[in-house]
Amino acid sequence: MKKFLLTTAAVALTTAISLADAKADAAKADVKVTITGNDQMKYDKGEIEAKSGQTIAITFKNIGALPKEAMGHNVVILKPGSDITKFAIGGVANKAGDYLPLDPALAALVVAKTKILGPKEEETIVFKAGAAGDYPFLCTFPGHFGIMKGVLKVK
Ligand SMILES: [Cu+2]
Repeated sequence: MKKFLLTTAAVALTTAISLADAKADAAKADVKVTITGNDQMKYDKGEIEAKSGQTIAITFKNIGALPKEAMGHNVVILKPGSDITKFAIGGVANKAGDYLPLDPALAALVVAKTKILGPKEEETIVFKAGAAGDYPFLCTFPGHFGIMKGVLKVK
């Protein structure tokens, strides 16, 4: 029992540190963007802009009320030229893995991602903008990518 408690404390501490790091990184980011997703299966932004080499902090908020199992959302940013239809369909069966494709060729397309978020949940991700190009982003919850998609334009 003692060992279990120690392990739990260590995990909690590690989590607290990584959350603090993420917050510090987000505060220092060159580009800060908030995107929302709602029960109408819509993002409030279809385009994000950044310059190559800049750090980008994206805070994604699910502002809907429907349960996560019915209307969960995420934001997954892919490499330029990625086929989002192929990517989304490749992940449809992977409920336990946030509907991300397990196929290594498709998994390798991911630049940055949030978890699938339920109502009122939010997550901030921080990453560096790569080479200039159009980086497609989408929600991988089954059936959402047709509407929930956009482009990160890196100049
Ligand atoms: Cu969605």
